[in-house]
Amino acid sequence: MRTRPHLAAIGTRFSPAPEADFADTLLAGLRAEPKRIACKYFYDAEGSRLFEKICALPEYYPTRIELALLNAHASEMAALMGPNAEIVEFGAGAAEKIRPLLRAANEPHAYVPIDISGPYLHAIAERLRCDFPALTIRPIVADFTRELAIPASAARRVGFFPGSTIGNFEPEEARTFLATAARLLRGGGLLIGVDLVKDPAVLHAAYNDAAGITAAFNKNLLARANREADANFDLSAFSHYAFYNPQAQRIEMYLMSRWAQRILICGRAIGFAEGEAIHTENSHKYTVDGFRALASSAGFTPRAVWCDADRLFSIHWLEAG
Ligand code: AVI
Repeated sequence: MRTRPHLAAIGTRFSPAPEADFADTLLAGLRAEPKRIACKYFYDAEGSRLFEKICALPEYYPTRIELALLNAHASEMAALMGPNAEIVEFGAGAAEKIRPLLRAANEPHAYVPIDISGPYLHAIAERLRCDFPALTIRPIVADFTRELAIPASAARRVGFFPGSTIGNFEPEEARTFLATAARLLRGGGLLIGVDLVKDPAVLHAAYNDAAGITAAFNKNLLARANREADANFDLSAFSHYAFYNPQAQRIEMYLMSRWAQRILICGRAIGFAEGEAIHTENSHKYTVDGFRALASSAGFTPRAVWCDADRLFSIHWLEAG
C-alpha cells in the first residue's frame, strides 16, 4: 500500500513479519504501558500452522461459514466482478477461498495474490497453476498493510479480502486501508469478508476453544520470542485470556502473567506484576450497516451483502466508483 495505515500496537495479521525488527519491536512493546505485542507476529511457521488448526475448529465458525457463502454465491459474485477482471487477493494465505470464485469467474484477466511470505506464495501459485492451467497468476511478495505497489493493468481490477482480517485493524486503520484499496480498485470493486456482532457466548467460545488451540496460538508469541529474540519466557507462567468487549465491539486477547516475574530479552530485563497482561490482538466485529457505513466513508459504494441464516458472518461487494 503506498499510503499505509500505520499499524501501531495491535496490527494486522499476515504471514511472518520481517524477522529483523522482531526483537526490537518486542522490547519496545513490553516496555510500554500497557504491554503489547502486535498480532502480525503470530504468523511464523508454527503460528500459521496453529491458525490453520483454529480455522478447522468446531467453535471457530468464520472460516466454515465464509467458505459456504463463497461456494453458494460464487456465480453472483463472479457476475459482479465482471468478465476479464484482474483479481487481486490481499494476504493470500492458503488461497483456498479464491477457488470457488476462480471456477465461476468469466475468463479472468489474471489472479494476483499478494502475501509477505515469498516461498509460501510461490508454492500456492504453483498449486493453482495445476488446477487452473488457463489462468495467468502473478504473485506479488509484499506486506500489503505497508505498501500496495501493483503494476498498472488495463483490466478492470477487483479485490478479494476474505477471513475478516479487516477486523484485526483498528477502525481508523481499516478506513485508511479501505480508502487506499478504493483508489487502487477504481472502476472495479472489493469482495470482503467481515465477521458480525453476535451473541457474546458464540464469540467467547470461538476464541476460547475447548482444545486449547487458540491459547497455544496466543502463547506461541512467547515461544517465538524464545526462539528468535533470545528471550526466556516460561509459557506455563502466562495464561491465555480472551473476552468480548461489547462497547468496543471486539474480542480482546491477552497473555496474563500468573505471578510476579522478571524475564530477559536479549539480556534486557522486563518485569511483570502478578496479573499483568500483554495485549496481543483485537478482533473487531461489525454490524452489516456499520461496515457499509465504514466502507462508504472510505470512498466505496456498498452494493450486495451475503450472510448466513444465523447472521454470524457477512461478505460484502463494495463498488469502487
Ligand atoms: C486472522 N484473524 C481474522 C483471526 C480473528 O479471528 O481475528 C485471528 C484469530 N485470533 C484468534 N483466533 C483467530
